[in-house]
Amino acid sequence: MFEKILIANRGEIACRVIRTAHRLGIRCVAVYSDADANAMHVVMADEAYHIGAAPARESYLLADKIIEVAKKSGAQAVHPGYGFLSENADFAEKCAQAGIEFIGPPASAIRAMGSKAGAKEIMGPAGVPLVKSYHGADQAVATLQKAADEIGYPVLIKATAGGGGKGMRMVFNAGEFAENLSSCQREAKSSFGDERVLVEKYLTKPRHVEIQVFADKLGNAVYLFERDCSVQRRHQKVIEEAPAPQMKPEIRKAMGEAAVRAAKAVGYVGAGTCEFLYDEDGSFYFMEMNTRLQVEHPVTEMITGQDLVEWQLRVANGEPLPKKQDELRINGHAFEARIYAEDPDNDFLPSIGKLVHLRQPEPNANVRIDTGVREGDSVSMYYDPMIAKLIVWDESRERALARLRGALAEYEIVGLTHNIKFLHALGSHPEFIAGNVDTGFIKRHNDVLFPAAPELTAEELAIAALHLIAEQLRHAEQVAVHHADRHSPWNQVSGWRLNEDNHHALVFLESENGPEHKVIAQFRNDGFAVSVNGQTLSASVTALPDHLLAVTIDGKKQQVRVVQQGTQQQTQQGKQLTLIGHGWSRKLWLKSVDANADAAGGVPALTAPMPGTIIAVNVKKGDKVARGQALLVLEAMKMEHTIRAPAEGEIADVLYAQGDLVADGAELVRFARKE
Ligand code: MV4
Repeated sequence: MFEKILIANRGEIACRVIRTAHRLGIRCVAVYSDADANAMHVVMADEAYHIGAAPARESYLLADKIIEVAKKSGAQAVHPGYGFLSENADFAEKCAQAGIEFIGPPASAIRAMGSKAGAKEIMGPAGVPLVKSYHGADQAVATLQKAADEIGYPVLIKATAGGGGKGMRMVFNAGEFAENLSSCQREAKSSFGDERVLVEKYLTKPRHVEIQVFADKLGNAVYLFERDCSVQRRHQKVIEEAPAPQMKPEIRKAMGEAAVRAAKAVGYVGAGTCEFLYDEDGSFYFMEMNTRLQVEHPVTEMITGQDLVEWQLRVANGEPLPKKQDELRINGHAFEARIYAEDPDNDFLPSIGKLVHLRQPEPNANVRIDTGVREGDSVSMYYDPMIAKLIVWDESRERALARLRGALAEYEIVGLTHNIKFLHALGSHPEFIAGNVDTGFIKRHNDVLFPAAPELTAEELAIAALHLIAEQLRHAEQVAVHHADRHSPWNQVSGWRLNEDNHHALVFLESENGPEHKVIAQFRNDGFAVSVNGQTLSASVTALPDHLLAVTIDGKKQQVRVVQQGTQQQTQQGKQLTLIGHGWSRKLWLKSVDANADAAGGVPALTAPMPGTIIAVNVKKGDKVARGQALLVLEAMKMEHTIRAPAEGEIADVLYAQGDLVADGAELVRFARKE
């Protein structure tokens, strides 16, 4: 076996390859860009080399530089992971020329599968089923139109050089063919520099079912069953599973054997995947072959009990396949959900930023997490914004899906927008639960999968308010404990705490500029009375370590984590809070905190809610003020408190100036309500 390999990749797949290599006693060399100097894959590797700037073109795609590092470090083989150089035939060739084993298929097999038309030319004669199509060299409009008419509508025009759904046009009748053809050719030319197209029968409701194949250098090839990856959005896989729901054993066998014929037809070596379209009537058609280890390979590992990276290493080392076909079995069911830093409500726009808070389910025999990031790491604009792959296994599809929902409910991510809620909605959809998946699933169930965000509930607002009050109490207590003179007015923490006339009014926003919600919390002997949205809730709160709060609201007890973005030095205003309960989370913004607000509607005393410093005085005696107008700002416990006019009225007196220290409870402004 190799003693040392280089992993020409980053993120979760680099970490995943290193894990198996280490288990087999192989040392690992990592490469990294400027953006990844402290990345998890660098830390996990035995040695790591900087290869360039953050953009992939200037680092992870630099074939020569990576081969130079492999030679310098004494790596005997290179694992390319997926993406980057993994399906680059020139890179595979350069590795061979440098005497370094490329852990993947020969360059010739990568090239053969690079062209859709070329692949069909090989697969047809090899007995691999193809959808009715025209993929000839004659690209005359009349020839293509005639082919489409013969195939029968609807047809799909595809760019020969295309992939991943780019350069495709659906045509529903002969009259629409010519215009769609020219538009497809234009796109093919500009996207791939090759205007050739092929024409296929269009399947209207297919499933994406792919077969994992493996071949060794001795001429053996096997299939490790199928994965269903039908649930996609804009040709990006979202949830994958193995085996495919409702797959009949005889179709599985026929598809698997066709995939093995496909692999043998191109002299394949290593891990590969044959993609099929699987029609409602049970027929299936070869689409393309991916000549790499795929992102979703873990679901195959979970149901077969095999480590596909170990297989790759053994095959690259010249060993025979670890198992024969009749030694491979499907055991149970597995799902993979791709956890992404992206915004499902905003066209899945990537969300870059720091993972301020990251808690993941505890891995066990049923739950596996493949990730390349930790709390505190950043998701940058340079690479795929995947945070983790959550993989679950159980004996039945139903149980595995329940595990998936349960594990998703345990995820806690703060700092960037993520797709956990969307994944949970997918995994909870009755049609998904029933296994009725196809490539149109997400579009068809759009309304349920992308619900409008509900208004903040009274309970959520109360929790946010309790968090802020608990935080203030904690600071106040710390100050008191550390102060020598226990009788100083600075330390009278309990005075404002126990005085029922004292209350806090907080204004929260649903989004940065969204609707406002006012919450008034009044101190009671046994907790708080919280008025919100016209209701009054009775609440109590205990702050626990690790951002947790034990809250009881109207008798319902629960633990909620509240993660606050921004440092304590920041003023309260504009603070972003993320509440995380079990299986739910909610983000909201704090707009303002008014101590001693007027809950009862009378004229309150405008007093200092706690000892502090006057940092701004905005009014003078005799000023007419509007309700809500900021009169004075007090800084206390490292937070700012704005004292506002409780009603329209006049300033009768201002009792302190900017810079003055004030004691807890000191009257600050005398106010006269307008009659
Ligand atoms: C098709 C098809 C229906 N009929 N070909 C999209 C990407 C490329 N790999 C193949 N694709 C399709 N080819 C025929 N003849 C429907 C799709 C397709 C699709 C395939 C797999 C997964 C998701 C998809 C979403 C839309 C369309």
